[in-house]
Amino acid sequence: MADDFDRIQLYTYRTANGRKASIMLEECGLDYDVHVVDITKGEQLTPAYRRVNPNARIPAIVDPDGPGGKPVRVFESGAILLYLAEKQRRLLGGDALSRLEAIQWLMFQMGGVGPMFGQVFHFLHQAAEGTHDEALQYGRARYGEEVTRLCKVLDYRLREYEFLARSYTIADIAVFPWIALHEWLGIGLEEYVGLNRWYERLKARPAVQRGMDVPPRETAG
Ligand SMILES: N[C@@H](CCC(=O)N[C@@H](CS)C(=O)NCC(=O)O)C(=O)O
Repeated sequence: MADDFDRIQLYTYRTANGRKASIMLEECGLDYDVHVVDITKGEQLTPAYRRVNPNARIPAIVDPDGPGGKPVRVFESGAILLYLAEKQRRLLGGDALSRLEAIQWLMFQMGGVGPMFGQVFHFLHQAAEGTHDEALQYGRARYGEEVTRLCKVLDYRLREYEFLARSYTIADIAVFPWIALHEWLGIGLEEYVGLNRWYERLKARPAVQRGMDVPPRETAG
């Protein structure tokens, strides 16, 4: 792992959770180095990487200029978003109510959208070879229903509001990479008018486009 650096080090892979961190770094205009952690080869499990993220998952960052000017490591994508938003004073809502809303929707993503969408992805694309058909169907139905419910919640909100909180915040950044997987997850986005409109709005942002391509396709995935 890098230990002599003057800008943020991002440990990531081309996945939804990884892209939350890279979109945020791009939105903040921060300089950062990318370290590809190939989770398909188990690189997240090495002792060196566990010193960056004891949970052995991506993403993680190391900021040489953390609290008190000292280096700090941050793992869990939601914590990375909050850390950078507070450090840069950006994308966390303009007042106490907006901030509360941004945090609420961020928690909704971390506790609901991420885990449930992840399970549907697993049962559709990653189940171990030889998994019994009944088990596959059960997993797909159980988590698929919850994904539909969560999409309805997002859609209900986004039919009324432009963004999840009162303005564009880390909550939108957290949800976007999961919605970007809609075709892989069998979600018909056109059914959700508000969510679809929001998705197109975010997709048009240059920083979102740059962040979605980290690490670049030629280096991973
Ligand atoms: N709650 C964690 C989840 C991180 C996570 O599950 N990352 C996946 C990629 S999206 C990973 O590293 N998987 C490797 C593994 O399961 O060993 C976060 O939001 O950072």
